[in-house]
Amino acid sequence: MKIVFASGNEGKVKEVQAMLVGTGIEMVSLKSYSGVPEIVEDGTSFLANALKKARIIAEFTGETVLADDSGLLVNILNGEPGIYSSRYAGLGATDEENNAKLLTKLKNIPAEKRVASFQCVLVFYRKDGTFESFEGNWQGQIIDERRGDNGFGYDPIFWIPELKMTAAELPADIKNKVSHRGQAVAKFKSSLLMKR
Ligand code: ITT
Repeated sequence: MKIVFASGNEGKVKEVQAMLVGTGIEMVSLKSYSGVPEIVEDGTSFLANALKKARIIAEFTGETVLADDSGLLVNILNGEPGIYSSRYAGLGATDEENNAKLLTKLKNIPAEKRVASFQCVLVFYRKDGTFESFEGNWQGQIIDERRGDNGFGYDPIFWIPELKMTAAELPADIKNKVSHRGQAVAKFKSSLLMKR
């Protein structure tokens, strides 16, 4: 089965590509297309934004599509940056600028109050316009220093207490097993298997 992955985020593309190895799914990245429409993520939830990305890319490519909307929610900041995670420090902000803004906001907040979670909503959108969604949630806390070079986004400051590492210190295959995205993709894969 051919599926277009509706994301311009190379970090996500790499992870999802690795997670789909061995499934028989041919994942095509948006890079293979020119003139991809710009998508304004103006939904008020991860699901609304994932669905919007999936629908626009399905209409543009005429293919079955998978879309991911995800982000980091910090409890003491009432869920910020949430759906605004990729543009927390402004439109076009780099990962480092977003991390720096978050660490400034959390200055003087003690470790035990820096509880956070990554969330992912994955939408599988068929050519006939029907869709299914799958969710994943990964708990951790935000630390003050950047640790590790793997992953992307907020990974260097997202500490997983049980593993005693940040998400950026985890080898990619381990992150893909336990992360919010890993959980959502695993649910998607099981639902496909059940229908085969
Ligand atoms: P697309 O919409 O093109 O997929 P995007 O990066 O704009 O790319 P989102 O709107 O879903 O995607 O924003 C997701 C942001 O949440 C991402 O840019 C990171 O800042 C953060 N994020 C999501 N998953 C993450 C992960 O596994 N590790 C670190 N940060 C993550």
